[in-house]
Amino acid sequence: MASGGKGPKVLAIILAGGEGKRLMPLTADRAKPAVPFGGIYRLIDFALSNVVNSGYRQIVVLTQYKSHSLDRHISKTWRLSTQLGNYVAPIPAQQRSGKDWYLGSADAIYQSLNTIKDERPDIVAVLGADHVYRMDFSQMIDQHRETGAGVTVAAIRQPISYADQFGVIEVDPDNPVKIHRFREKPTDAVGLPDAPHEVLASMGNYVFDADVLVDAVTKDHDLEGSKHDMGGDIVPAFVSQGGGYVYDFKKNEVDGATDRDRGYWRDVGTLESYYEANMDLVSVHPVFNLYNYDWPLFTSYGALPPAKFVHGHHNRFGEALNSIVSPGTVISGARITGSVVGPKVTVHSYTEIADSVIMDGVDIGRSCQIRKTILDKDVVVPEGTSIGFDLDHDRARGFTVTDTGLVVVGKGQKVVP
Ligand code: ADQ
Repeated sequence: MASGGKGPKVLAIILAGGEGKRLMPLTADRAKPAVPFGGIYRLIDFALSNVVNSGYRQIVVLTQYKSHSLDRHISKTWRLSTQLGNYVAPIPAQQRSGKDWYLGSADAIYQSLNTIKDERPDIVAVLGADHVYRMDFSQMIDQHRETGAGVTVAAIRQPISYADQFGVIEVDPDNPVKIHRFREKPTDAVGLPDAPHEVLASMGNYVFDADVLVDAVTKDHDLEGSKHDMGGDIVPAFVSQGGGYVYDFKKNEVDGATDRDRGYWRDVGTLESYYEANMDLVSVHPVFNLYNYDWPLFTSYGALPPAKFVHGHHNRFGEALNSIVSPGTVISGARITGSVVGPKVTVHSYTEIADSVIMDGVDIGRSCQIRKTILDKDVVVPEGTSIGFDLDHDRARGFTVTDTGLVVVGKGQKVVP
């Protein structure tokens, strides 16, 4: 693997322009890849950590929609040593050639073709930025080169009920790495022969030979009727010419992964799946293990002191169980269970928080009850407030309440008891 000498020269292009409508209100003023996750991370940290841990150090990040906090996070966190030719370069839409903003993800790549031409890589890995996962891309690139594919698409099995959210792959029965049919978000998907309730879904990660990708997006640019979308246009075009191959993610694994988090991949496209992925971190035996030092997840959260737990009054101790608590946070005489708590959070006495996601800088007053709730950055919860118990009251206060009763309070939203 790796960029140095022996292996192929790899350029990673991270698609980070997604709007993330289904994650509202968390995406009200930030791009989806900038949504905080797991206390100290942003979603994009997972794709970027995977690229770096796979040994690749030339990375461009294509941004467009509300990219301010994403750009700031990338420039703060992802400074690789440029003397060695390493970089993570955010490229905002308006700085690219031509007048048009991106139409679709393939157009985003077309607009930045000069980067590929300057860098002259052998291989380009085109990666989504809004999933939580651990993946060694060097294995996928090895397979790509062995098969001589036009494009290799990473895939994982998903419940058939989600088929309309994914690119769905049908493989050639005689050659299971070859894609026979690829349909973007079909509403009439058929289950797998050995698992009728599952489909093989594209993970939105693709590997190409560089010249093949340049050729494909250039042709697509001039194609009448194309939406210029990787999943909707580019991949199906390769498949119809017999050049589409699949990399089965679950059959491969990261060295050093534990049994539990081997092959971990979570789409966090909806509030529920985002919440569930956070909850995956805080169970006693986490489904996704952050403590795998062979595969570090890089991020940054500033120069913060350690988290602190102090008692309040009448022997009420500040405590957190089955939870993640980030630096700079002070829990004083409050009880937290099954929750993900971000940096610089303050929780005051007699408050109880259960099964919740609390983001940076949230301040929670005394005697509050909070359950199954996501509090976005800097939300202030006044003394004596309940959230997550009376869902009609939560809706009436302007909070988002999902079908499963998850409550979300957006950034800047005012909370009254
Ligand atoms: P979606 O996620 O629905 O499906 P899309 O909205 O194009 O597809 O987003 C893919 C990635 O590209 C995301 O990381 C997004 O942030 C980014 N993106 C989208 N438009 C962009 C643009 N114009 N500029 C820069 N970045 C952009 C895709 C595939 C499916 C696959 C799922 C897996 O199309 O086939 O199953 O991902 O989640």
